[in-house]
Amino acid sequence: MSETSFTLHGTDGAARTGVIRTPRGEIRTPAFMPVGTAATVKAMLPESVRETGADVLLGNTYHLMLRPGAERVARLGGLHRFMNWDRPILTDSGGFQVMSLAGLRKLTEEGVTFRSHVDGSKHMLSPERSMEIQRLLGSDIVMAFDECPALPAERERVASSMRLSMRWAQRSRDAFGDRPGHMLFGIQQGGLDRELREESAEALRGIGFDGYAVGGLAVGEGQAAMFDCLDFAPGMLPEDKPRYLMGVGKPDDVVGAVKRGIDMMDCVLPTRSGRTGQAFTRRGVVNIKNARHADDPRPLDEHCACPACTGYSRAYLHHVYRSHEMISGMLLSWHNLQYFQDIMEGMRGAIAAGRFGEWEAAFHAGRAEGDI
Ligand code: PRF
Ligand code: ZN
Repeated sequence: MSETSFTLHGTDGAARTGVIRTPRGEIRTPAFMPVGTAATVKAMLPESVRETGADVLLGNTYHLMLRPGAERVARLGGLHRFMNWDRPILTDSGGFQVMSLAGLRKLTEEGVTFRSHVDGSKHMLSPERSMEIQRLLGSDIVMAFDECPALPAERERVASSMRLSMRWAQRSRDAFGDRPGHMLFGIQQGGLDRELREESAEALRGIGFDGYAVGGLAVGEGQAAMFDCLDFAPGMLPEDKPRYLMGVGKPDDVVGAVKRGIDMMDCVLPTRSGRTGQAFTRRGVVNIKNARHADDPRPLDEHCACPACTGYSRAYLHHVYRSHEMISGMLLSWHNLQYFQDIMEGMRGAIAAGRFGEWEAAFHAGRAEGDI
């Protein structure tokens, strides 16, 4: 018997709900994964992240290989033990972060050499090394090693980059080997081009993965173009395997992606925004630094059960933000993660009940476009 599985419990249009089973626990889908880049979901204790309803965290090969180092994490018992999170962890494979964060880099068929953004030291990543690092970390869901251009980009650039990523996907599969209890996900590339997306999907289906990511989106194309691509891209991937949209997004991106057949997502937005004084609420975005909150005794979101909303006023949250107190980032991060998990829970229930359309209409109704 396989130690991991994906079971669909319901669909409504293209939207799906189900569960991924791993030896470290179940992941209810659609799932939102808080980002724990440097072995911490910033400003949150792991047990607090769990309290918001998260089933799985995302970790990063790129950051952890540079600091504290994958071999060191392995010696200390693996990433779960190291960061005190015993549930599933998905790790990104590093190529995307090298391209967006590293200094001076050189891309070849073999892989990529680059300089660390931390201390300028020289490093190498390849499909084989990325698989080794993700194994050393003890990742439950391992991502294939890929590469992706920022959009807009010339079709030839997108095509050759996608084909390189597909050769790397095969090498990732070979290097990953047979690891019961762990899953390997392939990553579809091809920009906004339907033919390239199909070519990529066909290559990945031929190799065979435990799940499939839609990569290369949310890289500058805008929501309308991303949704146009999501109208066809997820449908090219095997129906009986989870589909993961990487690095997305704002609340309305998340809802639009699930509507189009996405099962998993991750984004720094709830935590990063929390630290910069932005809160996502049922009525829209609240900028807590704004002076009009200074005397406001109301909670951030009266329908939210998080500690920020049950224990504190907007006036208090405004004060601690303005005073640069650490509790500001802690409370707003918690609230934002809670809000994202509440959205996911709402969608899972609505899809199971065949009422996704009604849920989506209610989600959009009463939301302001700008700040509230
Ligand atoms: N590939 C990988 N990680 C990613 C992306 C990708 O295309 C994206 C694109 N939104 C975010 N993170 N490996
Ligand atoms: Zn709240």
